[in-house]
Amino acid sequence: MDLKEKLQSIEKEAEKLFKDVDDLDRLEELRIEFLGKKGRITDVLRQMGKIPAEERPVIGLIANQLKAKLNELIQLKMNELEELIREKRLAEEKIDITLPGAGPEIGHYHPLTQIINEVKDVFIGLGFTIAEGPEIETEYNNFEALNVPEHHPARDLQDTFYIDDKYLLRTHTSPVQIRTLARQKPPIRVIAPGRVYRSDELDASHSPVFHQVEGLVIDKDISFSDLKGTIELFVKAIYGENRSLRFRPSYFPFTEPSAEVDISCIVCGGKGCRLCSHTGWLEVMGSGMVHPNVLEMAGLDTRVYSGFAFGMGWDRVAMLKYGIDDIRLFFENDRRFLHQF
Ligand code: 2NL
Repeated sequence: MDLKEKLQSIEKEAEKLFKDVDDLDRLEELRIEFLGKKGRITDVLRQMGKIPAEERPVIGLIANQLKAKLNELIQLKMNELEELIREKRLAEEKIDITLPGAGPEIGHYHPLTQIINEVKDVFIGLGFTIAEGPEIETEYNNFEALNVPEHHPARDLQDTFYIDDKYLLRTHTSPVQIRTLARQKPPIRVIAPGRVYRSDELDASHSPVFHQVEGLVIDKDISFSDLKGTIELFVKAIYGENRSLRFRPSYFPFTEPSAEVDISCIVCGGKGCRLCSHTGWLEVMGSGMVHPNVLEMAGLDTRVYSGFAFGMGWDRVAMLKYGIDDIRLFFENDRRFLHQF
């Protein structure tokens, strides 16, 4: 085979091999094989010494044309492969802009806060203001001023967290209203929401720290029908227009007469179930006409002024409204729980 034939056979073989290349590494391998310093074309050119001088330019020309051709082939193949790689990458990275976005996660109020905001709104609508006070209270504001006798069980060390013989952690938010009474002349219409403490064992329905909302109305000519009307409006706003309620005689040291308020069971509607212990009723708050001793201790003339008060467990309101059966969930701040509200 003379050099011309050798170059022709290299050309044929190269065309065939380059056609089948499907990755850049293989392409570079072939480039080195054919065009490299020790490649097959250079190999042919090295043999030029053996041929007659007049044939050398012809072979040189053919060899250079072949080099140019292969270079061009490589360039084309390279473009083709790079385009393929780009297309593949684009297909992989394709973004479906019609997919709904993930959206930033926006926080929300704790379920207890949501409930108290609803409760506040109802009373604000009735002309009440919101009062707050310290969680560390005097025994006077927490018990004495509320007509709770010295040896009443509520005052017991077993039920109340005492700080010393004068200060304690408030066991209800009534002392906030006692402070309001001391500062403000009637007419008074306040609600006092807040955290309260009792020395209870923690279980599904008791927590040593929980929440209460109390309300107090003092004015001339306040009667038990004002109490009933206000509570009925509140109960229907919070538990639903179709809920029935009843007032049941009861006893608190700070009210006389006193009444507990029941609503028709939110689970069975009154037929009787486990939640309402088969009575059809759920106790939701306590209430009554403010005891004359409480008014007198606040310096009010009981011939002129009267009033009513009420109190409820605000955690319990949230539990009933959301169907939560364990008070501890409110204080554990497990996000799996909180996310549901
Ligand atoms: C209940 C019962 C009640 C009051 C709280 C009150 C406050 C003042 C004067 C008179 Cl300043 N009374 N508060 C009255 C009746 C009932 O709460 O079961 N709470 C969870």
